[in-house]
Amino acid sequence: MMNSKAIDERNEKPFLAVLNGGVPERTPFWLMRQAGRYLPEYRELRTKAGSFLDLVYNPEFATEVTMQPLRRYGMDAAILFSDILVIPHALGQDLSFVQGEGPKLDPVRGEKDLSRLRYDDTVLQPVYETVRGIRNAMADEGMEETALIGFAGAPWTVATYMIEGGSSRDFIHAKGWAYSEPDSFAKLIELITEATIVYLGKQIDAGAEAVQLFDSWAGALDEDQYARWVIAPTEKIVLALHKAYPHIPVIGFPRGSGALYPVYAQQTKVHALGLDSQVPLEMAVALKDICAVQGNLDPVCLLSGGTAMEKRARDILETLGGDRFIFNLGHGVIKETPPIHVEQLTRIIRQF
Ligand code: 1CP
Repeated sequence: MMNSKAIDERNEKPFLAVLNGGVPERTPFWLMRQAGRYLPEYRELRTKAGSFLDLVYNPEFATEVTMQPLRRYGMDAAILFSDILVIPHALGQDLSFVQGEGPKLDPVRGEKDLSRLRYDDTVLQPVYETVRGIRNAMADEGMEETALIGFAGAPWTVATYMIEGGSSRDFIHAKGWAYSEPDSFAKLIELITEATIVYLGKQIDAGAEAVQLFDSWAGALDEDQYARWVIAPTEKIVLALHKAYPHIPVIGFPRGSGALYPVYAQQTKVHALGLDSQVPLEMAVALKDICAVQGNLDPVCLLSGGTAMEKRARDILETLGGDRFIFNLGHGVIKETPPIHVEQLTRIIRQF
């Protein structure tokens, strides 16, 4: 049972109101990667922390980094500062972030490597402490209308990093394994799925008010593989969370899904769909018949700023604003983005 204070909060926070089917008093917005390298105060703390993982696992620093964009721009939601790759880390895989090169993991390449993996939730205690720290900081700083989003990578996207050993362009090893030995690949997906259910549940217990599943590489799979490795595990996570936490909305972001967005929304039963920048606004309008939508300004358009950005942001707001809509980018803020462009965008959204 939810207490009445929690119910009031759901209605008072515009971001949660949209996810719960209400009509908010303003169009809520937040930006993927709103905390990060485009902000000088982030770069300063990042240097102080040492490595990226030292920043992620330091609750005091991670809380501070989460708060930075909110203080500047007053987004309607904060997103926990962490990374999708903490799940492989908690499964026992070696993980490091090499400056300028991105993540490096000791690759898992087949059934024989699966026995090395075992989920150890204690690794993630600092993340839960960060969630509590953010809720406290938001209360202390009078952000009563701001909601906190927890997140995880979706199993397919997390699996690509675990198998490729880092970022990839063509996913030869991950897709090759899925095509050639689907039964053992399913075991890896299952392992990630179960860990993710525990991980997101604990974020919710610690104070996350909604969660987002980032499936950044969903667009790499054909229709059959998509059904098996994107839709099915996501549906399982949504169902498990919905059972344990019926009042917590789940946002799915299956980037690059194209024509498969509607079937993803229908089958996974996510409460909202994150849309990449290529999704036509008319298609986004149609998707609102299934669930709320979130998106989809091109991050490069934000980087460029000026009248082109103003025009596109207004087009998005005019076509999608009103109900069942959360303004966001189609992918994360690019590190070269001038902070003043984010300020310009904030003004456009608030004036709408
Ligand atoms: O040195 C640094 O500061 C590292 C840059 C960085 C940052 C700021 C990484 C490394 N991760 C993050 C934080 C992060 N990652 C957040 C924080 C919350 C926020 O949005 O403000 C989130 C939600 C993520 C999620 C994430 N990590 C995704 C999914 C979203 C997306 O961008 O597609 C992915 C794919 C990752 C993996 C990752 N983490 C970092 C890098 C360089 C990468 C590889 C990206 C790639 O393969 O292209």
